[in-house]
Amino acid sequence: MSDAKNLDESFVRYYEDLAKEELGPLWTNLGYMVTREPAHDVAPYLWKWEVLRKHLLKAGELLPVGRDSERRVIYLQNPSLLKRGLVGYGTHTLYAGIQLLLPGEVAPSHRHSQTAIRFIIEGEGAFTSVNGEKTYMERGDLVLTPSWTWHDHGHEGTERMIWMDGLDVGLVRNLAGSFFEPYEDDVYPVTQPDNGSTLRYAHGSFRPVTERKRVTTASPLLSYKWEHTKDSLNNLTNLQEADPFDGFAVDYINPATGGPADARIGTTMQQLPSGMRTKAHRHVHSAIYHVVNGSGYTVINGEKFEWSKGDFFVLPPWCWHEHVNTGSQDAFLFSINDRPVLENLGLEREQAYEENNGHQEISSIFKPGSLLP
Ligand code: 1HN
Repeated sequence: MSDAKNLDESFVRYYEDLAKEELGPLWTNLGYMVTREPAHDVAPYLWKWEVLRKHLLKAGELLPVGRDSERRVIYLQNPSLLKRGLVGYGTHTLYAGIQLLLPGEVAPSHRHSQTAIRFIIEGEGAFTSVNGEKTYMERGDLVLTPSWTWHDHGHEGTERMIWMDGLDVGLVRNLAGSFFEPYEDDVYPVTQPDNGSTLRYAHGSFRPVTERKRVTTASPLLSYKWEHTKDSLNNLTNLQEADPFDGFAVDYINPATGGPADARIGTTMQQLPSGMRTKAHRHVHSAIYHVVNGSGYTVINGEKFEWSKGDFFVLPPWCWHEHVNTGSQDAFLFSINDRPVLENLGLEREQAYEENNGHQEISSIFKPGSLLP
């Protein structure tokens, strides 16, 4: 036997001995633990609105909302993460679902350590009550439910309401930080004026002096009205050049800090004028997009994801992506992301796609369901 063989055999035996003691040699596995670039199991995916809506309306016929069901929600399950047993994951950090509330219904009060955002898709007349303050919801509004606040939803209107929920489910689970508590009654007592936070803070310029000593880091503004978002974006299109990667885009902010509206879930609205084609870039943060209006496609690592109004799609971490508006109207894309967390931890990076004038070659076209076995 050669010396090399002897060496191999003694190493093999040594590795087995280590494994028996639940130990490992870093020199063989360093590359697994510390990758040159972000490693993850998140694949891009897209859900069509007709499909989502059809199934949500069916749940409206089948399932009453109350303490047994808590919420009538269909969530987006990324198939690449379900393979890892990760239920309810859109990305490794973010969850998104669509919720249906019918006139007269009450989704009972509870609180959890996950932070939540709602983006209103259809209807009016329903409210979210957060720690005793009702905020009425209308299409295009962003409504916050900060971590560990009591919240219930009620519906005083006449038409069904559908909204998107976004939560940091994967993030909180990985950090083992999940707590949940139902409230003792269905509804938390109302103690504040309706829409109080929007009325006080919607312009973001003033704060009542009585709130100078406010200690919470959560945004004092709970609802960002579509009217304001749209005006702000429309002004941008008249005032400045588009961002090469995002078009005309705004982050929703906490007016008390200037930071993200929610400390853990970033929220962005972008407007892509008809015909706009952005340049490709990639960043560490992942995102889940919802198409508010318009039609077009996003190329993610060479795969074309065609979208139209209502669709949702997942942008995994560190993937080249660029957006194209192929429709005749301006497109509006709302998205949630984990950028605030990455930035706080010093982990965010961004890189522009340099080749081919910033545009990827399209090598395939995504079809929903094509990742299923
Ligand atoms: C939740 O509490 C709501 O309050 C919606 O409407 C979706 C998804 C996971 C965990 C809690 C809500 C949720 C959720």
